[in-house]
Amino acid sequence: MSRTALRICPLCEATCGLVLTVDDGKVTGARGDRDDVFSKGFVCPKGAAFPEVDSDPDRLRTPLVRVDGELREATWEEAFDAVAAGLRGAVDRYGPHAVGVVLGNPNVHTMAGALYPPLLIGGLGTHSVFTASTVDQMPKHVSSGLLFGDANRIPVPDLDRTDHLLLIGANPLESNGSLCTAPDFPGRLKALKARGGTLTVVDPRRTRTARLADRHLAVRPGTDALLLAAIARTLFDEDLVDLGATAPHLQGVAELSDALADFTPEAVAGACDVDAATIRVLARELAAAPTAAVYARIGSCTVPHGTLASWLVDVLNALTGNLDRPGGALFPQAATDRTPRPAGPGHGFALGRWRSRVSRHPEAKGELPLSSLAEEIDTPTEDGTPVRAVVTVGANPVLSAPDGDRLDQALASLDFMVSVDPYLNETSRHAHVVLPPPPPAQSPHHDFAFNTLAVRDQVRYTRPAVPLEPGRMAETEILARIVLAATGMHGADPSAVDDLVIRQTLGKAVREEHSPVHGRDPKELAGLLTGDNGPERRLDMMLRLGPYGEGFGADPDGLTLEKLLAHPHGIDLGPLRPRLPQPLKTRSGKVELLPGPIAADLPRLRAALRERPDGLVLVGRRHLRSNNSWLHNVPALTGGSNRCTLHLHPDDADRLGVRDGQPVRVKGAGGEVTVPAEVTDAVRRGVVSLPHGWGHDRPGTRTRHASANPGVNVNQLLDGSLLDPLSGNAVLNGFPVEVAPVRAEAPETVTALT
Ligand SMILES: Nc1nc2c(c(=O)[nH]1)N[C@H]1C(S)=C(S)[C@@H](COP(=O)(O)OP(=O)(O)OC[C@H]3O[C@@H](n4cnc5c(=O)[nH]c(N)nc54)[C@H](O)[C@@H]3O)O[C@H]1N2
Ligand SMILES: Nc1nc2c(c(=O)[nH]1)N[C@H]1C(S)=C(S)[C@@H](COP(=O)(O)OP(=O)(O)OC[C@H]3O[C@@H](n4cnc5c(=O)[nH]c(N)nc54)[C@H](O)[C@@H]3O)O[C@H]1N2
Ligand code: SF4
Ligand SMILES: [Mo]
Repeated sequence: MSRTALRICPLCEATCGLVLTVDDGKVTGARGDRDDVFSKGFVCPKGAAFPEVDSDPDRLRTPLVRVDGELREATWEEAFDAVAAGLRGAVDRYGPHAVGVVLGNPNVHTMAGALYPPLLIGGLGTHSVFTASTVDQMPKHVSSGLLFGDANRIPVPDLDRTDHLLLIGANPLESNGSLCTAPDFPGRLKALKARGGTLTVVDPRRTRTARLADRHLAVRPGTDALLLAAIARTLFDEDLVDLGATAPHLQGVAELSDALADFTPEAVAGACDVDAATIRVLARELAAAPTAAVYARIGSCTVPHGTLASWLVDVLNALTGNLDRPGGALFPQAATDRTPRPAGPGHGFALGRWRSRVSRHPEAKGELPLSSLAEEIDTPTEDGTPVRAVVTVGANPVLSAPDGDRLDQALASLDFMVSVDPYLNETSRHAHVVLPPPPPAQSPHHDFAFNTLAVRDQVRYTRPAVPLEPGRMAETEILARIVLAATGMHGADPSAVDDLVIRQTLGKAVREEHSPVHGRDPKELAGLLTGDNGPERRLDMMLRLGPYGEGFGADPDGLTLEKLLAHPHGIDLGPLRPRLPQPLKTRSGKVELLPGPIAADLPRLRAALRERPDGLVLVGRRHLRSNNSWLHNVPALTGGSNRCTLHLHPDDADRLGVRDGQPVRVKGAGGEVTVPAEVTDAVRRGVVSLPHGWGHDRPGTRTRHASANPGVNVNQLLDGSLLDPLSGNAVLNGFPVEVAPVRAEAPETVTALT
């Protein structure tokens, strides 16, 4: 029997609504949901391949437990017994920091990943927390923390209303957007142009996004902070600063002007390889546009000055009056955000409350750099214990983080490792226990993270499209059971974890004067919650307490889970609205434009004014039909132009004697790889490009299609020592490499001669 079911797509940040076709319990088709309040029918090739992603025969069906060195199929009970013994054993012997928690990107694409990891980390009391954020957007969290007092308040460009978009180090035509959730990002860029707006793209590659732009600047990698500082400097020098309505909420404008004195367009032009006149034009265009937004992503974050570049993006939005104004960059208000508190001073944002054991990296947002995971395992020190046990959830750092070979060996040396992952891959192959979550069609979905980053306020929830197959366990239950196993409560009912959160959250809410439930009885409130299970009850609670909530009776028209379920295509909550000063949590209660840690990092940027790398540097790239390290196993999404090749400019190819298609050896500080060259003028001179997430040639994995066409691991070229010091974010773009053609082997030459 054929039927349809709705499912929000989890395959990228755009969160499109899909209509799945289900035949006899199996998903056989996927198309865009035209009635979805946000995505309105848009779907990309990845979303269309949802059935193949969902039914990949290499997905694990049962838990695996290591016995006599070998992973064997086991029952859930055996698996969790082993997890409890492994994690408690490590905590009891070495203390909580000896247990590392490693969270990968898919956690922001599952409900389980939003609801349980904080409890695991809190319950363990470990400082050894490593996530994909420190190979991605940690600089943006740090700059938001410092500017606004809240690391999770990230201004989002108002794509649908802006007149001018300055887009830096992002390629939404391939990535579908990031820290800016916008189904059909490409269509929204075309609409911007159609309504007479302008698009400027800053990227060392002429990407598909750059080809859409009115102006493309092929900047030298790693120098965006200099470029942005010079744009800000020009606004001050040419009297173009206009703070607009946010003026009363800003602090430190004069100090900012002084701090940026040295970064004139002439001073940065050489380092950025962008001429001074063009930089002035960029500043004037930004100031002259009726509304404008500066937006920057991966290329601006995964570089040595990532935090400064992220900070300068919002500084430019503020100086041009575009922060918190329609058409500029605004703070979304998600339905599951906390109850808004009255505006006023907050606790501020602290960095470096503790440090990593080996290299003494400061924590940021409670995390240590993913780049330092290997050394935290393999390097003893006099004070403190190395990490001896690891929990990975949806993480493949052997491919995603610098120096996979070292991490590979470090993971192999652990006393205990458990991986929650649907695949046996480069990382999970080291686990003592692998716990496979069900495929996405069998999981519920709500975007806790991406709704706080969306270009329109809206809320959607989809229940599992098909029931759990026999023998499967929901990922929410898997993670709840890990929390229990790690905290000495192994064997308790997993709903106890949700009940505890509900008790604590409601207990706190009734004490808050600004809460709609102030003074009420938390037990009575808990009794009102609806939902089929713990996670649904928690969603109901968050919706009711949230900014649009019914407040447990305070506003009968407000949101509840029940109301959301009655709107299967979602509820539109309107365009982004100005919100300042309410979201600010700085100690001053203002936007602090020149925070101390930023000011202290500026001398390092000043030193970069003189840098002119003479050799080649490498940058990454993404492909529309790929996703980090884990979609290379789906035949429908591989092949064609989705290949692991080294892009290099024809002039560089000539100089090095490299021909198109020929294998080249690429060498970096952490190692070398051999990969086919693809000669193209889409990269600027002096820059080569290699995608990440490849290198599926390690033994002991079970991803057959990916292993047949493995590609190489670009992150092997890095040794993990290059970081943005404020955020601990890895430098993954603009690092030096050497490239040489692979010459015919000597014996062949000999043969040819004789
Ligand atoms: N050189 C270079 N390196 C990079 C980047 C770059 O641009 N250049 N980008 C970085 C960025 S931005 C990121 S976010 C990271 C991403 O890197 P990771 O954090 O490693 O994330 P993924 O590779 O997306 O997936 C990790 C694992 O999640 C598993 N998985 C898939 N679905 C689920 C699920 O529903 N539940 C669970 N539990 N697991 C699931 C997959 O099988 C895979 O093993 O890579 C980073 N690495
Ligand atoms: N198809 C697909 N979609 C994805 C993913 C995927 O792997 N595949 N991954 C998802 C994830 S985890 C994330 S975080 C997002 C990322 O989303 P985006 O940030 O849009 O990702 P990229 O396509 O890597 O774009 C980064 C661009 O920065 C450029 N760049 C490199 N160095 C510099 C520099 O120093 N300065 C400037 N100005 N530009 C530079 C690169 O050439 C590249 O075009 O994409 C998400 N969506
Ligand atoms: S754009 Fe992203 S969310 Fe939308 S269908 Fe494609 S992969 Fe899914
Ligand atoms: Mo990412």
